[in-house]
Amino acid sequence: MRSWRLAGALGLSAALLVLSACEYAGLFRPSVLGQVDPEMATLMNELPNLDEPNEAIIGRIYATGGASRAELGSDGIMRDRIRIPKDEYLWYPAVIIMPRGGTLELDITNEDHRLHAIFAASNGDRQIMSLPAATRGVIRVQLDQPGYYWFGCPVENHLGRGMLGLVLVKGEVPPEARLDRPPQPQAGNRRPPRAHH
Ligand SMILES: [Cu+2]
Repeated sequence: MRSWRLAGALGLSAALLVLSACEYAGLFRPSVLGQVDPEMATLMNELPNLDEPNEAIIGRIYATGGASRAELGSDGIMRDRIRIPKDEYLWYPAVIIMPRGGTLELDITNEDHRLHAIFAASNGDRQIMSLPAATRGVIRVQLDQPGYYWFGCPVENHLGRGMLGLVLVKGEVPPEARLDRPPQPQAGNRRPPRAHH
């Protein structure tokens, strides 16, 4: 079962590599989606909602690990789990989707027989947590603004071998964070800032 899923994921990411951003639309057919695991289906469903450069980048770089939507707890904290599978140099899932800005708690299990670590953006700062072989740890990051924030493994060349992940924070800036901020320029070629009410 597991090797079948892995083969499917690898085949899909290879396919995404050679297709342009819009050509992979054919892969969204329900018959195809039914064959991939939930993390991959989540990523494929999320891609069309993104603007074009980000869609292409995320589809290309992060496709092997799939995506997951963090769950909002009753305490207001968003939570998700990530696995580091054995011998794959991969975060699984590699894309974490937050429904809005706030605190994200990641429960990470290192199933590998080597040391890994997570190095993650947190409101302009960074959080780091070491994950020795066969251990599990919880890290919290604060991401108040919608956008894309990377995380990676800083051990040796693990980042270059594929241990790159991304937190996608959705939604508008909450009103309480807007009060004393003038309209902010948006990164890249996204729509101009809206007038505040
Ligand atoms: Cu690593």
